Amino acid sequence: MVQRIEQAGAEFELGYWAIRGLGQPIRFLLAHAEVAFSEVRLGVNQDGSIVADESHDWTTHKDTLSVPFPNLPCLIDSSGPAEVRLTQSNAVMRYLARRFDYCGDTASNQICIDVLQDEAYDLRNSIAETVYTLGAEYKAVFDEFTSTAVPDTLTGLRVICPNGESIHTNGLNNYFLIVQNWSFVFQPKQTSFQSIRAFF
Ligand SMILES: N[C@@H](CCC(=O)N[C@@H](CS)C(=O)NCC(=O)O)C(=O)O
Repeated sequence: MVQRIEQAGAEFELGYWAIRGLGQPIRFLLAHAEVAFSEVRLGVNQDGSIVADESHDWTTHKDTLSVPFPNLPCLIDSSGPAEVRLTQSNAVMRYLARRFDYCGDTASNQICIDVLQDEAYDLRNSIAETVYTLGAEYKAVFDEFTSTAVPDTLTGLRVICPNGESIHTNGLNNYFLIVQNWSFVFQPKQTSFQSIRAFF
């Protein structure tokens, strides 16, 4: 079973697990662009209860996707004359960014946003690796994260946005959408990586 969340008139459909993960920036972008979209959420039943075997959800759903590289998230856009189906979360974000004018209005802004998007993805992966490491190995992975990934990211951000300004396009940008997904990590009140693990 999967959970289907239908929106009236939706021409976009997002397939993903019933978690934030790599799907949330796509949800943010569609929501900000005020685009109706339906969702297929795997790993939960229609009533939201967790399925006993989520891998069965995926193996069954995977066969219906008709994409060269089946994966999650997967976006289906039925708004044009030819249906578009694509996977790879950053490819989905860029596709939607081009479509809804979030990809930067000058060549240098476009480069900047592309770089920041991939940096955000890498940092997100570092966070995920850290919070999903349990037991005795956790401290070493956490120390590595705080001594390399965090300062490297902050250094890069200071170079790219020296005065703390952001790069706006259509009132928002890809980077902001993605950063929204993990910015809470840097909030002073957020002290427990256990709670971050739950968030993902
Ligand atoms: N690079 C891919 C990674 C996708 C990925 O790892 N998706 C996970 C969920 S976050 C998944 O469960 N994929 C299905 C699979 O691994 O078979 C992307 O950015 O979309």
